[in-house]
Amino acid sequence: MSSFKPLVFSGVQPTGNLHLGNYLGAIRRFVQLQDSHDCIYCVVDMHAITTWQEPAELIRATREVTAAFLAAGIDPRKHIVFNQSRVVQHAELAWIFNCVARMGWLNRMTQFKEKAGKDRENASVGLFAYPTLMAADILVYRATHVPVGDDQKQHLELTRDIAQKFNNDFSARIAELGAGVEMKVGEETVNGFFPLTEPLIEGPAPRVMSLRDGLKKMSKSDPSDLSRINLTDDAETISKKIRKAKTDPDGLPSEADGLKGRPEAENLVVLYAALAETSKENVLAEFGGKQFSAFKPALADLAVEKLAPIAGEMRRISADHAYVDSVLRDGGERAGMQAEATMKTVREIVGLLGN
Ligand code: AQP
Repeated sequence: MSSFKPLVFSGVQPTGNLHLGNYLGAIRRFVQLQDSHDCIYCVVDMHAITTWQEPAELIRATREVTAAFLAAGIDPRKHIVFNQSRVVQHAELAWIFNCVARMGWLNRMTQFKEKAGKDRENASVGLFAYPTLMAADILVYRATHVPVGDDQKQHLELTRDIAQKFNNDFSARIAELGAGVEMKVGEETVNGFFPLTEPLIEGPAPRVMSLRDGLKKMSKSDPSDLSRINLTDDAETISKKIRKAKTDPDGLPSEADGLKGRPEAENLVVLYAALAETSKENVLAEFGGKQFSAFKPALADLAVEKLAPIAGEMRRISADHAYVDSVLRDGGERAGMQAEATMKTVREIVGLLGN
C-alpha cells in the first residue's frame, strides 16, 4: 500500500508581538520536529491581511517572524522557510476549497466569531474564509502533520473535512487519473488525493494563557502588553511582566490538584515547567508551599535565561534584510515547485484547463 510521505507544515502570522505562547505552542515544536521530519514553515502574510495591516509594518513583521524561526533553530537549508504570498498556488487552491467547503462549516468557526466580534457585517470576507486558506496552505503540500497550539484545533478539523469532501466529490476522477493514495482512516483503508492531516497539539504548553487573565489565551492582539511576554522583550521587561502577573493570595500547592480553579497560578506553573522542560509535578515538588513572591523571580530568571539568546539572535538576523529575504526567496522557490506539482493534478482532477 502506498501512503502519504510524512511531511510537517505549519505557519505563523506576521501580525506583530510574537509571544511566549507562539514560541511554546508552535515554534519550539517546529524546531524539535525538524530532526525527524521534512518540514515546511511558512510566514502566513496572506492570513495577516484578513485584518488591516500597515504595509510597511507587514514587511517588518514578515522579516521578524522569519528571524524568529531562524533564531529558534530552524535550518532553512534542510527544510523550507518562506512567506505564503510568494507561492500563488496557496491562493489558487484556497479558491477551489472555497467551492468545496460549506457555509455552515465556516459559520461554526469560533475564531471568526471571536475576531469579528459584534461587528460581523464589517469583517472582511477574507477573515471568514481564513480556514479555507489554511487548509490550502497545508494540503497544497499534502502535508500529513501540523504542529499548532490548541486554539487551531477546530481549523485542523475543518482541513480534514475539506480533504475528505474533495476526495469523495472527485473520487471517480481521482481513480480515472490514478492520482489517489491509500490511507488508513480508523479501521478502514480509503483512497484519496489529499491526506487527512493530523494536528500535533502536544507539549507541556499547548495553550499559554494571558498574564492578566488566566481564562484568556496569551495573544498578539491583546491591547495590554502586560498580558504577554514578547519574544523581543528585554530581561527587565520580562521580569516586570512576571512580577505584575495576576495571581491569587494563596501560595503554591504541592500537588497539581491544588491548582484546580486557580487558572493564573496554573498558567505560571505550566510556563515554568515548559521553559524548564520538566513536568508540573516536578515544579510543584520544588516550589510547593512557597509564596508567589518567591516563585515569580525564579520564573523570571528562567524565562530570561531561555528567551534572551533567542531575542538577541532575532534582533541580529532581522536587521540583515538581505539574508532574511534570500532565505524567503530560496524557500519560496522550493515550496513553489512542490505546490505546482500538486496543483497540476488538482487542475486535472477538477477539470480546470490550466496546465
Ligand atoms: N497562547 C497560545 N498558546 C499556545 N500556542 C499559541 N499559538 C498562538 N497563541 C498561543 C500558536 O501559535 C501559532 C501561530 O499563531 P498565529 O500567529 O498564526 O495566530 P493566532 O493563533 O491567531 O495567534 P495570536 O497570537 O493569538 O494572535 P491574535 O491575537 O491575532 O489572535 C499557532 O500554531 C497558534 O496555535
